[in-house]
Amino acid sequence: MFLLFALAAPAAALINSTGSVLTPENGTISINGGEAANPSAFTANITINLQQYWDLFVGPVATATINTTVAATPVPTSELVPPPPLYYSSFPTGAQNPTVLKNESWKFPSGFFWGVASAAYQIEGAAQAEGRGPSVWDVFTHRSTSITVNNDTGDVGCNEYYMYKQDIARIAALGVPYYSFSISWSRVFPYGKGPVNELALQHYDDLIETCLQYGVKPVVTLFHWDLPLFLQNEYGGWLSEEIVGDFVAYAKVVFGRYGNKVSHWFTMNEPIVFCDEYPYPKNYFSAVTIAEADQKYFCGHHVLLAHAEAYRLGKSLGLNGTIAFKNNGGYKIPLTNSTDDALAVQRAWDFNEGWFANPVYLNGDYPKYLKDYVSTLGLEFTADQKALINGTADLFAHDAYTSSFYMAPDGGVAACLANSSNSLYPGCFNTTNVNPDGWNIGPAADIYTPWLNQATDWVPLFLRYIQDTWPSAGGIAVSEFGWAEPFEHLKTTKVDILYDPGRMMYYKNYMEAILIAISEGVNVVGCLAWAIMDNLEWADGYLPKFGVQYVNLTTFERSYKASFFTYIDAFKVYAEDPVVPVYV
Ligand code: PNW
Repeated sequence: MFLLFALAAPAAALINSTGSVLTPENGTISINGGEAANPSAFTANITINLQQYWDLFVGPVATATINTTVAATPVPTSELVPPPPLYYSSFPTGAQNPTVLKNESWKFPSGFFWGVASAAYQIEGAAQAEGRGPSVWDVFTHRSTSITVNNDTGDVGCNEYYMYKQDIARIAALGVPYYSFSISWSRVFPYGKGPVNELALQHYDDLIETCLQYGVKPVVTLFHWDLPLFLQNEYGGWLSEEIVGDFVAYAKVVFGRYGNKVSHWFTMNEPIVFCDEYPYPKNYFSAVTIAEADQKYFCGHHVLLAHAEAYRLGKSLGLNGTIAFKNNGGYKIPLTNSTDDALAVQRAWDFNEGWFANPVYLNGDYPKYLKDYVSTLGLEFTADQKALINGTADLFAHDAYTSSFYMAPDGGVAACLANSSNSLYPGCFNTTNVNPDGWNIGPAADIYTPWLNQATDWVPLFLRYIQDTWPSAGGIAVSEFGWAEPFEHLKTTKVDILYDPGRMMYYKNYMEAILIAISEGVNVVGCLAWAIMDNLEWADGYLPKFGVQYVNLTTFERSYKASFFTYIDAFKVYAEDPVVPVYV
C-alpha cells in the first residue's frame, strides 16, 4: 500500500533558495524555453502528494517479484559446513592433521561485541514501499550521469525489506551475536520532517523483534547517507543549520520507539565521507551560495551539532545502549622521516579523523590546522556549543578498512598553504598506498575500490594511536572493516564466488591484528564486518563485492562465502564468550 501525504505547509519544497522552481533536471525551471529573468515572479505554491513527488524527481521505480515479507526457513545443515583449510597438507587426508595453532596469550574478552553490518539504501530495496519518501540517493541513481556503468539503483537490490527474517536466521545460524543496520530516515519521515509514517516504524519494529527472537542484538545507525530529498531541496540538507532540529526530531521518534531494545546506537555514518564531497552524492545536486570546496565544512559543522544534540536527547530519555558516531579512515604513516612529511601527517589527521574526533572526544573544538582554515569561513563553535559537543560519545567507533602513507605536497606544505589554487589546499597533505621502495602497502582489492589495500599490519598501531589521541572510556569498536575481493563480479559460477581467498586472508589477518592490539593493552571492545551480504556499493553499483554472503540478485537467494567462516572461526578459537549457533 502506498501512503500519500498531502504536502500542505511546506509547498515551497519545489522552490529553491533563489526562488526558482526546481525541476528534476537541473534545479531551475525553464519557462517558455528560456530561463526566467525574474524567477520569483513565477513562484507559486502547489500541493503534491508523495507519489507525484517521486514521479517529479525520481521517475519510475522498479519493484521486486517478491514484495511481501518472507518467513524464515531453517538454514539447511548442509550450508553450515566450513570450507577446508586454504592449503592442504602434503599428507593423504586423515594421515596427519596439522596442529591447530592457537596463541594462548590472545583473547576476545567476555562481552566483546561482534557481528556483521549493512546500511538501508544499500540492501533494503522496496524503494517506494509502504510510504517511503525519496532520498538523495534515489535521485542520484536514477538521474545522475555519473552512476555506475550498469545504471544500478537501490530500487530492488537485495530486497532485504522483505527478506530480513531469513537474513537474521542466517546470521543467527552461524552464532553471530550482533547485527548492525541503518534506518531509512525517509521511510520514517517521507519528507524528512512533518508527518511520521507508521508503516515504516512497524517494519523496523519487526526487524528488531526478529533480531531479538533469534538472540541477535540490534545495532542501529540513524543516518547512513540517505538524506530525505525534501531536506536537500528545501534548504540544502547538511549545508543548513536547519537540519539540526530535523535530525533531532527524527532521532526522537526512533529513540522513543525502539529505546532499550538497541544495544548500540550510532547517530551518523562516516561524516568525513558524506561531507567531504558535499553535496553528496557528487555530480547531481548543485547547491546554494557556499563555494563548493567549502561546503564540506558547513556539512561537518551541522553534523557535529546534530550528533551532539541527538546524543544529549538519547541520554535524557534514559537509553541504556551506548551512543556514538562512526568515524572513518586509515592509519597515516609518514612516507619519509622528513619534518615536512611529519607536518603533512598531522594536517591529515586534523582534516580527517580529528575533524570529528577532537570536538567529541577532546574539547568541543576543531583541531588546530583545521581550525585555522574553518575559522576563516566563520565556522566557530560558541562556548555553549563546545560544551554541548564535548563528551558526546560512549565509545570510539571507527570504520578502519586500510592504511596509507602520507606526505607533503610537491613543493612542500608552506608553498601549498600560500597558494589557495593548489589542488591540495587547504589540507595541504598528499597520500599514496605505494611504499617508497615501490611496493604496494599490501595487495590491492577490487579495481572498483582503488582506495583499498590489505594493510592489516598497521591495525594494532592504528588502534593504539586512536586510544592515545582520543581516549574514550568505552573503548574502541571497529565499526566497519571488510574487503572487496578482486574481480569477484567476473566469476561465473557460485562455487567460485563462494571461495574467496583474498577476503579469507583479510579477515584472518585483521582478527589477529585486533587480538594483538588487545593483548598489548588497547581497549578494543567490538568489531562489525562489512558486509552481511553483497550490496549496492553506492556509485559503483553492484560491481565491487564486500559481502560475506553472496546474493543472487534475481532469486534473492543468499549463500555463505568461505570468508564468513574464517571470521566466525576467530571467535570460536579466541572468544571468552562461546559462539552459539542457533539452528531454528
Ligand atoms: C564505507 N574510503 O564507506 C561505508 O560506510 C559503506 O556504506 C561502504 O559500503 C563501505 O565502507 C565499503 O566502501 C567507505 O575511501 C567509503 O576510504 C570509502 C572509504 C572508506 C569507507
